[in-house]
Amino acid sequence: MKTVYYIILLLNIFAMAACSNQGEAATTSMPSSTPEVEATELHAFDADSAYSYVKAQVDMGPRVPGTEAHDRCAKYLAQKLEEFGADSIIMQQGTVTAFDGTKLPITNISARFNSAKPDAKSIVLLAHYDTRPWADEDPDPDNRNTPIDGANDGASGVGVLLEVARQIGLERPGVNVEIFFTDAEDYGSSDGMSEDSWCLGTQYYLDSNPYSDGAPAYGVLLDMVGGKGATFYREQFSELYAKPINDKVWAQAKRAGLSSRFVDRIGGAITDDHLHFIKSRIPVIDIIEMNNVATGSFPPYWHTLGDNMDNIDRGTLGDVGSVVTNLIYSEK
Ligand code: AHN
Ligand code: ZN
Repeated sequence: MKTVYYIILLLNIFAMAACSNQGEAATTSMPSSTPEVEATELHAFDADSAYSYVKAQVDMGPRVPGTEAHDRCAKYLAQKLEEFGADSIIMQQGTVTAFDGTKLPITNISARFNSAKPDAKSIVLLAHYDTRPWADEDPDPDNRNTPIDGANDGASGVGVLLEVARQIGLERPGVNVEIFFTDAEDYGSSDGMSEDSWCLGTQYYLDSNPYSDGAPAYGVLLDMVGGKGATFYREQFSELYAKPINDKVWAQAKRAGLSSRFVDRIGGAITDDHLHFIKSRIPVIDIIEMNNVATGSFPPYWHTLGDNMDNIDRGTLGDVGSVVTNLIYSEK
């Protein structure tokens, strides 16, 4: 925890220095940068449904790459995407080498939902479905080799996106949507020096040239989006490299009356799946809880055995889901 926090501070300084004219943004809202949003009706998003998809994953046990529960979860996710009417589903299998030398069998899951509109642009929505093999931040040292439930860190983003997929199945938006469930995000080293040891599934995917038929216009990553009392700030790499997408998302939140959940200020900076898309020149933002009031960073139960269903809130899932759903349906 201390090392990660240290890196975050360093990145904060880097990001703030790199955009010194945005120093104000940390303390004021930004009405001038907020795009106009049409006063149309909000699209439905069922928080109870999202919650049930989070619980279904957690009920399978920790989804650590190479375990039976992980593979069962991958099959469950593909089956749900098929049920919701995906036009294509790719289960990309491969092997990656973790920082400790372990060879991990991985399965990335990519589902495409084509728009009814010809020549529509594409948007990628992603979340990791693997869970961390160790509760290495647990207050009890005896727990630090035990795998976590990953209710928030893993299942929450996937649960929200499954409900988004169900909505898309009921009514196609004006854009093509790729739902990407990435693997082996959370097998990283916490030494604070090995940023590339995280997000192994996404790195493998992007190395495989998945967008030879055209890259998505932009994307949204969901990571830890189910915590009780969670608030979401503009993550710094997202703001630096994909600001127009942050602007759209926070404008949708404002339109939906969710400005206390989506605080229109700059938050922390984090190496996460979105940064690998950014390096591949696809602007992707990260909606992530990392300005928790108790820690100033991730929620207190992050990478502990406390990351279980007790800390998951339907209201948080519903607010994030509503913003992402309305973003998609606002695209013409
Ligand atoms: C770092 O800790 C540098 N990146 C991983 C971000 C993360 C871990 N998100 C969820 N778990
Ligand atoms: Zn994690």
